[in-house]
Amino acid sequence: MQRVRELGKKLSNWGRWGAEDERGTLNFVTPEVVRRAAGLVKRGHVFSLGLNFGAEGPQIGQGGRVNPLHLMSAIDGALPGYPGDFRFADDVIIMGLQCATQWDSLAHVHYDGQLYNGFPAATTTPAGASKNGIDKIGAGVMSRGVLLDLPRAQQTDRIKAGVAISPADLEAAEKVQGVRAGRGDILLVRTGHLAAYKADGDRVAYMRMMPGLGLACAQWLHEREVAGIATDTNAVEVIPFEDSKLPLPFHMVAIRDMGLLLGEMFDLDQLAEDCAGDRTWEFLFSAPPLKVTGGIGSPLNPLAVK
Ligand code: UVW
Repeated sequence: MQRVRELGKKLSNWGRWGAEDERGTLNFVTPEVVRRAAGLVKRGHVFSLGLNFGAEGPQIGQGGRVNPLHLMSAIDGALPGYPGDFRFADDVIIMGLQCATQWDSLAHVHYDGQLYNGFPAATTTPAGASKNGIDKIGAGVMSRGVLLDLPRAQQTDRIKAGVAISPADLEAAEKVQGVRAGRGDILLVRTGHLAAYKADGDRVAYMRMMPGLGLACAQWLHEREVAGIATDTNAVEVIPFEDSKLPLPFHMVAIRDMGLLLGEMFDLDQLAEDCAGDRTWEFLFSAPPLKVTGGIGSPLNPLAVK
């Protein structure tokens, strides 16, 4: 715990963008960053990086998280007050906001009674998060996206579950691909873990153990001043945790101390194929959250445009 506290203090962004800031590292995304990112659109090809939200999702009931329950509230319904052949359908979805492709809000984790920027953890109540909720980044997430395809860089199929990704791994992939993540970027890290799940359908294997960032990557991301990081796994960070007595250390430092946006279960496979084809690992990236009032996270369909 002391290690997390010390690292958190060293990498803290509290107060950097003012005492009332609830957007964290998204402040690195300036209008100039967005303008330059828009200039990366050359071919007009759009890639969806989101999983479907449906009963076929990856959840196994762990921590109360279940796959979406999609119900039809009207099928072939009559339009009220209008007789005739025009009909309609409507539906309802009941789902955890963390059940598939998602952003974690800055209210997602905390320690020592404080959230990002020093807000009391007690600001999250049964009514939701009154501080650092996902609605606070409602203006959207749009920036330059940079993809690092670690298995391709390491000439392997996948990074094995339980392997902690190091800053050296990230830099080696940058070197192979000829790209560098920097200020205001959304960094997407492909591990191949989702591709393995799509091939074998083993939800338990996908959800219980995964490759992911080691705690040492927090400092690297801080130095690079990236606005967000997302991976194709359920936790961004490595599971089992590097220290079995210290769960979610990367989440704690990244979200609570740095105010870093974390994205989970991004489907990066098709985009990675395309990037390998045209050797272009940067693109316009957009993934606006749903403005769920006081939401702890948001389901997403992130887009990359090349
Ligand atoms: C937790 O499990 C708390 O976090 P995440 O879903 O972000 O990995």
